[in-house]
Amino acid sequence: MSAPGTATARAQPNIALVKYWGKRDEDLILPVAGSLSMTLDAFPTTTRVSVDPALDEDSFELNGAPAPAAARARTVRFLERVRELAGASARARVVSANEAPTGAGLASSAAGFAALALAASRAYGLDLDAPALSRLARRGSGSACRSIVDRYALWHAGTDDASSFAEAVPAPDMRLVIVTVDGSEKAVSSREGMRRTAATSPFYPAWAATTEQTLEEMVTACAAGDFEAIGQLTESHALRMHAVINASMPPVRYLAPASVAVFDAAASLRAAGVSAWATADAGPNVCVLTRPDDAAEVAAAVAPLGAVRTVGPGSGARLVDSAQP
Ligand code: 2P0
Repeated sequence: MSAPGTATARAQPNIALVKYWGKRDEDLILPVAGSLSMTLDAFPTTTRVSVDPALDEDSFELNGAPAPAAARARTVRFLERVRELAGASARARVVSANEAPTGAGLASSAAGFAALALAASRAYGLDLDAPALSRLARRGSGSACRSIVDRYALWHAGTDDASSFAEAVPAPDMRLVIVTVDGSEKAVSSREGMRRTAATSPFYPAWAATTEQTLEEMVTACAAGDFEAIGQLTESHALRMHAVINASMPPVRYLAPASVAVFDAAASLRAAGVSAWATADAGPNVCVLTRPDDAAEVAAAVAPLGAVRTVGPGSGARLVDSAQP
């Protein structure tokens, strides 16, 4: 059992099949359109929050060392929101560890804020239901609202704080073969990249106008278990996101030649009758979506292109015994 004022939570990253790119409200983190993702069964972040009235300020330890200033500031802002909700003022000690390679495009901020939302809300005595927890996580990082949810999450864009949250949707069992072609930190953060796209890309209005339609088609395809449609929508939507990003000024390009090679490998696999569709986030690494039965063949085919890890759908944020690391 946790001591009073202490809670530990664990959450995993998610990979979007219909992507989130761009905000209609920067402060509330309301997206310009909804999105749909798979919560992964890998790369957990575990976070312990201990409320301590003796502290003068919040502390944040990440992977065994004091967190960098920017990460600490973002965490403190998030804790301020939790204190507001709880009517509390005591500061907290946050200790977090993650197994995701930071900056490699595995959206570790999603796992981080999902785990923090659950641990901090409990440590401050709040017992939020799943939609409320998803809304809280969203305030830390948009994509974090989806990592609250088990397996497949639909983030309703919403029009205000109350209506913008993620919930579970039915979808068939799938695998993502993650191909890490470059493990280094990305040059332009998602947050900055989104701002630049929204402010300067001439294709942004079309992206915003069409993503909700793609999302509806994806929800239908997932509910029907229509793998072909899920795959086509996934790859097409990822390429549309990179197209709208690539049209920004100053230019931003996240895909590298090695990333494009993985898209080509997915196309070759499809031509050979293997289920394989590529997607990529704000970085050079590519995920190949496939049926569970084809995952081993896909992984073998892309292995020469980068470090390969096959993942499936996993749990949303949950409490764990604080005695665990
Ligand atoms: C996604 N990404 O849907 C998209 C695809 C990256 C590319 O969600 O500013 O870190 O904290 O709300 O959540 C990354 O964006 O951005 C992201 P903020 P976040 O997964």
